[in-house]
Amino acid sequence: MGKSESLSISHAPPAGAARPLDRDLRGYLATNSDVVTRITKPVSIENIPALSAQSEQPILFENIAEKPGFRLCDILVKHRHLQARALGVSKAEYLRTLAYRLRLPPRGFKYVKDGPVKEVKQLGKDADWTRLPVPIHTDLEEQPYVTAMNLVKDPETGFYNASHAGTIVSGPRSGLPSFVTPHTHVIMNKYREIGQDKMPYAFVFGIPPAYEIMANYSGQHMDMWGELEMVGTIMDQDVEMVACETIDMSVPAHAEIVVEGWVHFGKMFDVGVSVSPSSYFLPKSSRLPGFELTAITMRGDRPIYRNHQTCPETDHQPLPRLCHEAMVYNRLTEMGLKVTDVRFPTWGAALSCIIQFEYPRQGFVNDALMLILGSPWLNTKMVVAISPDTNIEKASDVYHAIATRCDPSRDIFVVSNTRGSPYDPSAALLPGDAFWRTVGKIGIDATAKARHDAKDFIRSWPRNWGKVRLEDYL
Ligand SMILES: [Mn+2]
Repeated sequence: MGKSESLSISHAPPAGAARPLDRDLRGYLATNSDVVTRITKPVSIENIPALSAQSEQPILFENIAEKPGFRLCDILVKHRHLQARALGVSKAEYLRTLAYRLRLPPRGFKYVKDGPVKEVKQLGKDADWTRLPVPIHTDLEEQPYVTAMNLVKDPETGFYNASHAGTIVSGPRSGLPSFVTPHTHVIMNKYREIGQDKMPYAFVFGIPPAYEIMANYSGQHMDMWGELEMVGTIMDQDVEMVACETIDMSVPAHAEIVVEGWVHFGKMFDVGVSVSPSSYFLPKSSRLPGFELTAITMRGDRPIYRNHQTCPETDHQPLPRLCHEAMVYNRLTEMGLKVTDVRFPTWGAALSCIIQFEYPRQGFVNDALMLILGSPWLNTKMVVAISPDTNIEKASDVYHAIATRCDPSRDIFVVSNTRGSPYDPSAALLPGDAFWRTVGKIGIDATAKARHDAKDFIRSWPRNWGKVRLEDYL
């Protein structure tokens, strides 16, 4: 990270987008075509997971051998420069912008009568989601796995809660959604309390990546808004919503594909293999409700299916934690720190967070580490504090900082017996529970130490480092 890219402390609102964001995914991919890899050769759906996981930027498969008429895209937000494009701001302004916009009130929706997602309507028995290009993500799984944005409508407030719970496609009109998010459980219980044994549910495929960043928000909000009401806020534009065909809900009118139906919670199913963001087959089993599909609506011209390949280092690791980063940024700046970046790195197994800041005097680092180790989510088992001169995007640079700037006898602390992630194989399973675990946490101070001569921490680089490039001489 160069000096010019560091976020400055400012109490003025960040600058808005230079131009309005695209309101649909196909527009977004066209606008950002300079970073989109288009694959026009025929590709088997069997190879799409391994191929997309090799891409460092958005990838669009235009010719899927088994699924003519559909396209598939992935890897929209793996890196910071791509996340910045999702909000239409510079890489340097991205984190401060998301952090700021998350503090704004919800923009809500603009309801419209029709939209591109209604160009094709398949109702009842005419609908079959095994026709969509849904991949099987790993060797051990046996069924296709949907990773779309899920919407549920709170029957009490009317707010739309959004998440990205993965769903097994178990038949043409059936599925098994994995409800990992607590809010979906709360809302499901509200339907139960008003005497229903099912709740309306919608899967939304192919929307601009800002929707997905917001859909993965996790924090207090249910009495104020749903994630979907905030999409217009973080995109700085109106979100158009159109009524569903078979359920009492609305969905984004400019989506590529929408699947409607009901989640039945009267009957639960035991499910075996699943894949975690830590890239293990955990948890080993879970009990999931059944989904009954009632309609599919989609674009008429080669609808784009959005996949999130689950492993090894894909959108699946950073995407659900991008709002976490913005919230961590807000909490650290509240301490008076000059925060230059926060990262749940793709290579951190969704269990680790790096915080990068300048601090005015001794004592700040451990408070900052404790603040983030004690965050609401289960993704901060290991928190590493670094100084602005460490390259947060390079695992080797962060590792170098840990090796050289941390005296383990005083710059590391461990807390035992905290909430463990169900996706962490090192965490201990609770007795009689196949899902929840406990684990310890570690805070690592790898900053340049205020207790030493600052010159001790000046890194050595070759003469003209960063100014001459080998590729110019090839
Ligand atoms: Mn929520």
